[in-house]
Amino acid sequence: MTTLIPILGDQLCLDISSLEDADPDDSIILMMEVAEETTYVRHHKKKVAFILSAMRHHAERLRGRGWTVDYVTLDDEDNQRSFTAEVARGVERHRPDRIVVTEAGEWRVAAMLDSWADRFDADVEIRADTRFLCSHGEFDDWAEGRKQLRMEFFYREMRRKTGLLMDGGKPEGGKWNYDSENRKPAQTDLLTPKRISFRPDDITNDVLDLVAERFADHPGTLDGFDFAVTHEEALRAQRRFLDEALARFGDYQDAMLTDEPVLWHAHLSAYINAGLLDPLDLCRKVEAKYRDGDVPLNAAEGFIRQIIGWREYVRGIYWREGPDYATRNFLEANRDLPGFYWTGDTDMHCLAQAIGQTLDNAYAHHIQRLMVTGNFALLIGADPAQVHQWYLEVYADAYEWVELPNTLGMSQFGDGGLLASKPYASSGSYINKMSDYCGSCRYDVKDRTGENACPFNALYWDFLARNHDRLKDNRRLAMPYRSWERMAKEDKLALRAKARNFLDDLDAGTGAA
Ligand code: FAD
Ligand code: DLZ
Ligand code: SF4
Repeated sequence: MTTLIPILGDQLCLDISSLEDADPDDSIILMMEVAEETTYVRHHKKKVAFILSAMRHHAERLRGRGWTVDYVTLDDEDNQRSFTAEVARGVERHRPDRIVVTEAGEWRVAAMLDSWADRFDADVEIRADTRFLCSHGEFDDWAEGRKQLRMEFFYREMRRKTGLLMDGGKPEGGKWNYDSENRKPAQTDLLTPKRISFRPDDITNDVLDLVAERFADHPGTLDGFDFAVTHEEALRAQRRFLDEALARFGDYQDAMLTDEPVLWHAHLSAYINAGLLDPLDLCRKVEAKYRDGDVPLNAAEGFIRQIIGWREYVRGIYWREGPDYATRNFLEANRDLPGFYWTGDTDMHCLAQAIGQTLDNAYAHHIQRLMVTGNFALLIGADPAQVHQWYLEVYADAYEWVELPNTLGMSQFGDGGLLASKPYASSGSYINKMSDYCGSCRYDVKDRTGENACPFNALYWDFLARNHDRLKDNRRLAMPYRSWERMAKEDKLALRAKARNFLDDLDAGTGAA
């Protein structure tokens, strides 16, 4: 009895569910580099290089453990370019009785896997992805019958389920959430933790050549590629985070500093999502750091919440809402995303920093994604489908299950408040409070309507005014709407005219933006 086990590019761990009860003597693992996956969007060059190199290293690791791995490279002359066509070739080569595969991470690929049972003369078993704490069924049970879905309540369930930071039946320290102690702006004179770099080996260098040749028209640069591409390297990156950055993760979670792309963030999402790191194991290590007295509770709790709270919650929403979630557009926004999202060429310093770092590193931290690039796209009324595609392309950690709810739901309010309780819209003052960007910007963050006024200011009020009918009943927007109503008529008109001019310039591709 032969079993064929396809392992996809984001399933790179030894304990993936498809291998659970498999026997190396009668199993063949199939790994496929295929054009459909590398080009369904124009992924950042570093993202493609990371995934292909990590796949090739994982194949070596599996072989080292006694598995037979049939690995199809992108430049294989016979490569049929898609998962299904390559599995068909694999079936021809190995004549398996069974195909066992772990479920895919997005609707597009899930539909492919679902078609295999009819297509192939073999039993097909699709297994749940046990790297996640919360199964689809459990999430649906939790969500069923609730008027509103809120991450905070879901997160408490996950704390109880895992026992992480629990003190008997109660949360450690008496509170579930210590965010009120977080969100401090960072100072430029603070010593930020050093990033960790990994030198490309021969396997990675081959991949870098392949990507440079085939994906020259994809965004971003390959220069300075220093990603971890093996499980061992990812563990070293994890150790660096635990020892050097975690202690201040909570305090500076929302801070932004010029030319500091990582700050106290983990910089681990690409590794977690591809399977190189185990999210629950990471959380247990974070808890141990707290219990050993090495890091404060606000840091440990804040970090664990991102993983067992937000990460699991957005996945639950993605699968619960179905494939048409990607088409929602509650605010009926339809402006094209400005061209500078692909170049970073803008006078707005905050955007130039966030986009420039994204194109350089295939990474930006959460608050840059949410309050700079996301906020700007929201304020200008960018088409959420285009915004979604941009985020899916440019980040090394982007797979639809996690990127789409964060972008369309959290950042663009495209689902009308299903995921987030209010739109993350803000004027320049938020960016000024949390960063040092405004000090070296050609715009004046304190000015709203003058020639050099920060564009975020007029855009913010214009956003509220434009969407009044859709958003007026949102209780979390009651304050800003009250301020808008109290504003003098001429101020309102001036703000809206300023925004109109800016948007006209943006559409025409002229102006200082
Ligand atoms: P840290 O800030 O150090 O956080 C630690 C870990 O928590 C992350 O590695 C990640 O695994 C998890 N995490 C934190 N916030 C979230 C969140 N909101 N959703 C899911 N997991 C979270 N994350 C992705 O993994 N892939 C994406 O494609 C992605 N797209 C995003 C798009 C937008 C518009 C926004 C606002 C957020 C997006 N995020 C995405 C969430 C978050 O920004 C990244 O997980 C984080 O920036 C990764 O960097 P880090 O490892 O340094 O994370
Ligand atoms: C993102 C990606 C890329 C760029 N290339 C491949 C590939 O060639 N082969 C592969 O197995 N996976 C790749 N991936 C990741 C897949 O797109 C991912 O596994 C699916 O989105 C399913 O979640
Ligand atoms: Fe961004 Fe406005 Fe600050 Fe310039 S002044 S960095 S545009 S928020």
